[in-house]
Amino acid sequence: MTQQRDRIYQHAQEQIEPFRFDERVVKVFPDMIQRSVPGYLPILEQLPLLARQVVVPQSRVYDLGCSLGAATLSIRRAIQVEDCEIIGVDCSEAMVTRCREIMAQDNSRVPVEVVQGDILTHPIENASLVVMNFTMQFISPEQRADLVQHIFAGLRPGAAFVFAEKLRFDDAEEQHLMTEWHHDFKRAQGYSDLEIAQKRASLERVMLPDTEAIHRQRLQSAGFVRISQWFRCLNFSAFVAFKPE
Ligand code: GEK
Repeated sequence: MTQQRDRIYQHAQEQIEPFRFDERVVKVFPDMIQRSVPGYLPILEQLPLLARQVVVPQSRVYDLGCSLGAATLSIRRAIQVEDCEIIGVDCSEAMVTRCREIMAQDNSRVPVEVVQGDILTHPIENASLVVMNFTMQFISPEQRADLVQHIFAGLRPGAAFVFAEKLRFDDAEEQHLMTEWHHDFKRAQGYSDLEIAQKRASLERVMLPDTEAIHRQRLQSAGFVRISQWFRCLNFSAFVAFKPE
C-alpha cells in the first residue's frame, strides 16, 4: 500500500464530527501523524537505544495504542536478546487489521502479536518495557491513574515505561505560544489554516492533554522512580520512568 497524503480536513465541512480512528484515518495515518506531531520520528529513532538497555530475555514488550505499529517495529528491529515477544494493543479494528498486515511484511525475528482490545483492561504481564506513545491523551482523565497503576503492576522490577504525549500548560501565555508554534509547524508541513482549524475542532473533546506536572505526579503515585523527560519538541514530549528493582 502506498502512503497516502492526509487531506481529510481539506474541504470546509458543515459539521465537524468528533475524531475517530476509522478506515479513513488508517489510510493516511503515517502521513497525518508525521505532519501533525513535532518530534514523532525522532522519538521512534531513539526508542531502540532504550529497548536495547531494558529488554531482557524471556520478557514481553507492550505497545499500548499501537496504531500501525511504528513503535513496535522500531523496537522489534532493535531487540538483540532471545525469547521476547511484543504485544501491540489497539481498540480500533481498522488500525489492528492494517497493523497486522504491516507486521507480517516485516521479517524481523521477534514475534509480534497485535491484539484488538482496550488498554485499560488488557492484561500486562512480565513486561520489561511498556511503550505508550500519544495515547494517554485519548483516555478519559479519570481513568488515567488506574491505567498507570495497571502498567506499573505488569512491569518486572527495574523495567521501563516510556510514553509520549502532547502537553498542556497552566500558564496561559505559554499555552498560547506553544499552540501558535505547533500550528506554524503544521503550516510548514503543508496543512492549510482550514485543515488545522477543522482538525482541532474534531479533537476538541476527544484528545485531552495533561500538564507535565500531572504526568509526573501520576507516575510517582503509582510507584515509579527515575522519572525523566527524555524528549521535548514544542508541546510534545516523551518521558521514561522505571519500576524500582
Ligand atoms: C504511534 N502509538 O504511531 N485502548 C486501546 N487503544 C486505544 C484506546 C484504548 N482505550 N484509546 C485510544 N486508542 C502510535 C500512535 S494514536 C495517537 C497512537 C494519535 C488508540 C487509538 O485507536 C489510536 O490508534 C491510538 O490509541 C492513538 O506511535 O493519532 O495522535
